[in-house]
Amino acid sequence: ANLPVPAPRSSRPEILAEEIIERLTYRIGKDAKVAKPHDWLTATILVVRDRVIDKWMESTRKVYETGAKRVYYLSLEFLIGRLMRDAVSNLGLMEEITNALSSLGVDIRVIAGLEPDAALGNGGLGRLAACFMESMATVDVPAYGYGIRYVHGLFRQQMADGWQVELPETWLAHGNPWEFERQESAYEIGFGGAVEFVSGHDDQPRYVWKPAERVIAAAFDTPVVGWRAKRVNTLRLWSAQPIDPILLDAFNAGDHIGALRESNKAESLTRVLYPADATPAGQELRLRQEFFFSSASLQDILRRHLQQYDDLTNLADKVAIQLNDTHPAVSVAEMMRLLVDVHGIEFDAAWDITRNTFGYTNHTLLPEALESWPVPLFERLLPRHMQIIYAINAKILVEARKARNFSDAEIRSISLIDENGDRRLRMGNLAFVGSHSINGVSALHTDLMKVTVFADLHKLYPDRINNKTNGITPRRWLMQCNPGLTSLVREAIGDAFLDDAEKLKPLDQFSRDRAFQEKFAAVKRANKVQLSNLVASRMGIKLDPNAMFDIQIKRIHEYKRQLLNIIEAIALYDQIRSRPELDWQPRVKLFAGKAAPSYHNAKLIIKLINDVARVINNDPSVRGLLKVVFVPNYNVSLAEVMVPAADLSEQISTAGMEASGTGNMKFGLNGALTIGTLDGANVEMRDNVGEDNIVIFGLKADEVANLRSDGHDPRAIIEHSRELAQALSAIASGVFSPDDRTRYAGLIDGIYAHDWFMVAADFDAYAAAQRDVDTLWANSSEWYAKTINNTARMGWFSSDRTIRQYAKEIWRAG
Ligand code: DL6
Repeated sequence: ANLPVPAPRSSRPEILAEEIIERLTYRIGKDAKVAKPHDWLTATILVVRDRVIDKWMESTRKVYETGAKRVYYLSLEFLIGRLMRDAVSNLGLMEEITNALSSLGVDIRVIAGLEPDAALGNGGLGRLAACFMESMATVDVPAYGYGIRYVHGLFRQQMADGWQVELPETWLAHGNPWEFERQESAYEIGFGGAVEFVSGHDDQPRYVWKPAERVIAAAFDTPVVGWRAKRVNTLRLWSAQPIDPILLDAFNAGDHIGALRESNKAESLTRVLYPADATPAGQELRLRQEFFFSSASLQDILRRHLQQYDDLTNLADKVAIQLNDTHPAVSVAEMMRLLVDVHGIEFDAAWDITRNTFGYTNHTLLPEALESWPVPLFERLLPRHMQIIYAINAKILVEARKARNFSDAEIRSISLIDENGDRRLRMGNLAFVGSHSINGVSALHTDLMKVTVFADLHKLYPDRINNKTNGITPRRWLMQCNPGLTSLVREAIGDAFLDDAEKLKPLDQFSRDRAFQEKFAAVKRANKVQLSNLVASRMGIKLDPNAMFDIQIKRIHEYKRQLLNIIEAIALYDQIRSRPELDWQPRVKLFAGKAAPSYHNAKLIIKLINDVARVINNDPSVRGLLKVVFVPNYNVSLAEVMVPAADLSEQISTAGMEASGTGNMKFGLNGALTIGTLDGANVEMRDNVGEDNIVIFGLKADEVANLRSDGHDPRAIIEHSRELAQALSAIASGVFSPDDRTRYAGLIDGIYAHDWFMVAADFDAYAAAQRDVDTLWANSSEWYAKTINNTARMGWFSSDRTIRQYAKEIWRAG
């Protein structure tokens, strides 16, 4: 039937204001006179959401009508942050909403600041997924993100005497006005039980899985609006619910706790995000989460496909599924089960469909981060999937034996089962063999993938590995977080860059224009004042916005080398005191980031930064030339304040260990100079901004690998470097920890003993590079010429470019 479609909503401020009052009254049940800021926020979101919905319906209808291919992005993490500013700005309603609210006596900045961060991710991988969602809508790719609706996202970090303390995060406490619960889109997810043979003969036996436990996956949808609202896509997050909300018999018999046991167990499945970054959480619950969201997503995908096409043989023509890391890799086996056992497709045909449908993105080479599950655990939880995986493995190994003369060692490394020690299922290998495309996230990372983790699989399937260098959305990471710079750039080169970040290039011609440099510096200073105000109000620490703001924000990890940074700060502190007559450039060293709760050394590094900060910040002989600050509870919203305020961006990972990095891109785009190693996307940043506009130091990836394999002598290096030796001995002897002099002994011993992360090996080069940075800073016109060049030349790192490449080269969609 031709049902009527509602007329699009008005964007006139007076209508918006009326609607906000209407929502406040009828949806929230509050009189405007007594409404609290949170009520205003919710009412405003509901009004904005209506505008998004108009476009959402239009986008969904279009895909049905055109039969366009749909892209599904499966990710256990979406690190979204706040959504209101994003949606309002992408709808082009910022001025109208601001005016509507101000006509009601409400300041948009106040209520926007109340929106909780949706922190459904740990770090780069989750934030990338959020940038991709926005870019897929922007470049008009019909896409769905699938993930988990964790009740508690990444923990809230507090400092207790300089130590990280983890507190639960409660982003849903005031409800979530963005989401729509879809009870009609619910699926049963099984665990455990047994496999039964049902029928068939030898070459086509039929099995059915009879799970012992079942839970319901219920869908919650959030619309994701692209730039200029060209398209609105859906982020569908699954929440686990019990089949029976309460066991009434048990309850009536007086067992009130037991009556809710099943219900609690089901709900606990999606209660918390695993706070592990780059280390697989070995708990059974994590595997359950992975299967739960993979199975729900695939059932949903197949249902939607069948509803439109009534045929699964064309699945790969109409559907592309991207696995964000190995967390959803069990999808390969689940897709096979659904195709073979549920839809009766023959095994080999199902395998072709599966492989042609899936793509897999690898985000790390760290051996400890390569997911694998003990075979007995996997088999107990997913017995039918284990059978299917054995069948796939047999197929692959036969293929390998036929393809070329692989050695036994090569065959062992291709196998889906790791037979060294206790048998484990390798999720990376499963994702690889089940996908037609395997991509890395920067050129260097992709090259390394081919010779390290996937060397033998790459020999077997040489056409599958490809590179898709990461990107960031310029809407959130320039236009929204840095309105001052955005206006300045628009004044200088017009608006073309708003639709295509690569059109920032003409800004180059202003890099040596003194008047422009001054305006650029004024914007930066205003951003630094804003950050200083935040630090003053949260921490009671006063910062000098004229000092260089030198910032390292990211997860705390030994390979990211916050330790190198803080050791260099100590060395600088020593020098400022011993040579006070020199022309030291005032610096504020800012750090922020969370450590995985079980990562002892990372937590110790946070404590060390805080200990060093206390000593340096209270030493009058430093004369304000150096300050060290660890800003607690790093999240997307804090990054939106810190990134635009940075003069210097620290991207100093041990070469070969950071797959890409995306913080590096955010800083460069916002006019910070990068000090970094040739690691991850830093390499391509150097190529884009030019080597004169970035400060590169240290060992390269191959040199790190050689030093590790040939063995290096950190002790000799330390003895050779007076500054380093002094700094290390100060830490080791308890100068910064008089209450516990041996607190850092283990950390420092590690540098002396093996220096796995090349802190000693890179120290002198890093310190020298920092002094070069000082020299540059002293020459402000040189400094701003370089930082303006950075903003002008970072457009290639827009996630719109990345998504266009995925769409064209992997998904063949859009
Ligand atoms: O690709 C996004 C992001 C990269 O920019 C970082 O370099 C990389 O460390 C991160 N990887 C992870 C790995 N976690 N797991 N598994 O977060 O991905």
